[in-house]
Amino acid sequence: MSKRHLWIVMALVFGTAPVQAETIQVTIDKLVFSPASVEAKVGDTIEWVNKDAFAHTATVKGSWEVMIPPKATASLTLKTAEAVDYFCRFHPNMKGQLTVTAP
Ligand SMILES: [Cu+2]
Repeated sequence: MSKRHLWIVMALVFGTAPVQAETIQVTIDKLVFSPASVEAKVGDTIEWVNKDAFAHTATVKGSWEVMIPPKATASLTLKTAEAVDYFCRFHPNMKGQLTVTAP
């Protein structure tokens, strides 16, 4: 088998391997993200479940922001391997950490 054909076979094998994307829930209750610290992989989705009667955000300065309406959920699919600290724009004491690694 030529080297070129070997690469094609490998691409087929790895290309069809199932990707185990997960949804990770972070609950917001009484102005606290729980768990505060989450480890995830690229492709996973973070789902924030807001149990409070007012809106929150998950905000990364200079990057993304997710608005989480009262008594509702909001989600974000992670696309970048990075470790970030996030906070709520309305309640800056609310803090969380997200460590995203390559799949
Ligand atoms: Cu908030």
